[in-house]
Amino acid sequence: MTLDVGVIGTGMIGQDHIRRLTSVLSGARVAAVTDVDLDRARAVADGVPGSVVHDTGQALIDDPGVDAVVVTSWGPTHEEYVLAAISAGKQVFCEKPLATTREACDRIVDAEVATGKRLVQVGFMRRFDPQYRAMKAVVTSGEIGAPLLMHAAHRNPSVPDFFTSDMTINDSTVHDIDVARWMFDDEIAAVTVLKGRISRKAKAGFNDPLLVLLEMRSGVIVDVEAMVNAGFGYDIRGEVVCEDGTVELSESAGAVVKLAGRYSGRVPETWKERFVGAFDLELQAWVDAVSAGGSTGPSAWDGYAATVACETGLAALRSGLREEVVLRERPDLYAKEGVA
Ligand code: NAD
Ligand code: ISE
Repeated sequence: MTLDVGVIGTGMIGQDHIRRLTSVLSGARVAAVTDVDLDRARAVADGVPGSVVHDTGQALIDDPGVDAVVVTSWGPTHEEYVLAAISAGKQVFCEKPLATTREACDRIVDAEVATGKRLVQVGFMRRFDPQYRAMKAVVTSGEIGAPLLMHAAHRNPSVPDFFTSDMTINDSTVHDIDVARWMFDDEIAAVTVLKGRISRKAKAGFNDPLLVLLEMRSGVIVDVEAMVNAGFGYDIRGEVVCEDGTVELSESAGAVVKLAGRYSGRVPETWKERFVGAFDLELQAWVDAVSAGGSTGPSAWDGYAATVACETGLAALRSGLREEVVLRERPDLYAKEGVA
C-alpha cells in the first residue's frame, strides 16, 4: 500500500521533504501540496507527477485522496493545521515547533488526547541521527556510569536578517532542548541563559552567542552554546560526561584527509547536509508507522514540553535569572512512553 501524503508549506524544508517522500523513501507518494504562496506550490507540484494543488491547507486536509499530512509551513501556522488534521482523524507529521506558544500546544495535546490515540509526530529529527542514537545507547547502557553533565554546541554559519536572539532559543536551541529530554528520559526543571561577549558578526541588538543552561529534574546539567554567526560552517557538538567515562558525537565528516603534515575533514554547510540521514530515517519511520495503522517518534507531548522550555528560556534571557519550567500533568496517552 502507498501512503498518499499532503504537504502544507512548500518552502525550504517542505521541498526537501517532498523530494525525499518522492525519490528517497519507500511506501509513500506526495498526492497534494499547498502553500499560502500558490505560485510556489504550483511550481513544486509541477515536479511531482500525479500531485494536485489545493488553495488552502484545510482543503488539502479534507481531500479524501490525502491519507496523512505533513506540515512544513511557518511555525505560527502549525497549530491551525495540526488541529485540523486531528479533527479529520488524519495522522500528521509537523515540523518543529509543534506550535509557538504553550497555550497552542495545550490545545493540540487536548485535541489529540480527546481522540484517544496518537496522531501527531513532531520533526525532532536528531532522535533519528545515527550518531545521537549511538551516544544515547552508551548512556542508557550504564557502561560509563550515571550521567552528570552534557556539553552541547549548536553553531549555524549564518542566519537571515529576520532572525533574532529569541529565535536562537526557540528556532535553534529547541533541538538541543529536545535532545536533552530524550537523552536522559527526563524533563527540564529550570533554564538559565547567559549573554556573554557579542560576536562582531552579530547584527546590532543581537546577543550572539548565548549559553543556555538546562537543569534536568535528575540534577544533570546540560550547557548549550548557541551561536548563529559561526561563519565556518554548521557545527553540532555533544558530549555526555558520566561518572566513569564520557561519550561524544564524532566529527560528522565521513572521512579525514591527511596531507602534507596536516589532517582535515569537511564541516557541513547547513542543517540539510548534517542531518540528511536523520531526516530520511524520521520520515521513513513515520510513513511505516502510519501505513501500519500506528504512530511513532516524538509526540505532541514532546512538542509541548519543548515549547514550554523555550518560553522559559526566553523569560530567562530577559530576566537574567534561573527560571523554573512548569509543565502540566502528562496525560496518560503519553505516560507509557517516557520522554523517548
Ligand atoms: P520557509 O520560509 O522556507 O517555508 C515556509 C513555507 O510556508 C513558505 O513557502 C510559506 O509561503 C509557507 N506558508 C506560510 N504561511 C502559510 C500558511 N498559513 N499556509 C500554508 N503555507 C504557508 O521555511 P522553512 O525553513 O522551510 O521552515 C518551515 C518549518 O520547518 C518551520 O517551522 C521551521 O522551524 C521548520 N524547520 C525545521 C528544520 C529542522 O531541522 N527540523 C529545518 C528548517 C526548518
Ligand atoms: C532551523 O530551523 C533548524 O531547525 C535547524 O535544524 C537548526 O540548526 C537551525 O538553527 C534552525 O534555524
